[in-house]
Amino acid sequence: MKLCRFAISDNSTRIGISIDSETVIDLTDAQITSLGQILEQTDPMSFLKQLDLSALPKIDLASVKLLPPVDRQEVWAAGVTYFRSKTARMEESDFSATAYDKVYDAPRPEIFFKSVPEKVVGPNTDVGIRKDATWNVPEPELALMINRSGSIVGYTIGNDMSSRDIEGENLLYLPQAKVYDKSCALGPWIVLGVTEAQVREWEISIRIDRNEKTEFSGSTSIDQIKRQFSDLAEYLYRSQSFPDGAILLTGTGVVPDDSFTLEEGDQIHISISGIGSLSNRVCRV
Ligand code: DO4
Ligand code: MG
Repeated sequence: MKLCRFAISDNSTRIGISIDSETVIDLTDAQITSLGQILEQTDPMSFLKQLDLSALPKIDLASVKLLPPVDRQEVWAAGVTYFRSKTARMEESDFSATAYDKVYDAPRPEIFFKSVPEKVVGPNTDVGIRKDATWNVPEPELALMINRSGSIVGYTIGNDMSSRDIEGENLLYLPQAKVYDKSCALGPWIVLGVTEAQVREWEISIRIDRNEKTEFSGSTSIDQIKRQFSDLAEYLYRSQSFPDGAILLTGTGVVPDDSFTLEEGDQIHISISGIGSLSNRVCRV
């Protein structure tokens, strides 16, 4: 089952369930107005199944604006979880190579803060590249939806936009390479009721178009993520509580060649086979 947040013409924010590629069921009349009301249920799938969905309004998907699937959850990100991410970052910086090499094999994963909920951008809006950066890339990532008890209850698509020149200059600049306006995109759907084993069979792919021509494309298997999802969630929740739950990006496994940098106007399309596609245009911020 797929959940979304969306707005209709009066700009009110609603929660919906996708039943097919053309329609969304509006859950407002079932008094559901936040994702948290579903994600914090002991069993979100059973909770949704006991609603009388046939009595709820169905809306044409083409007439709604899909919003980022986040209400009050902080967004965090894991790094260097794929071998490809480790090698790309070791090439990017002699200064930091040892740190990336070590963290890939260490029991404790790299986890960093990515975004407050209100700064996350949704599908079909702009993502940003910093005006003081010269080497910018998108990072296509699986995102875990985690409830307040630390259980993974769903999955969505994330883009951990990154400035590689800033990150490569000095590891201590990582927060500036990762956290700035429009640097985090999420959406469009949260998929519920799937296991980690099922998710590991999914593919993640990215296509970047410039002037209507594909400038870069690549893909990998989610199964290439080195760490168990539950292990990543457990580290995030160690000595830290999230009363509204959290979203954790799981790292990138698709990195363009070093000659590639994003330009204003590029269109980024990230797809995960079990979820759908997240598309954004690039702007300078
Ligand atoms: O330490 C650098 C960031 C790593 C990252 O964001 C990733 O591997 O996806
Ligand atoms: Mg990343």
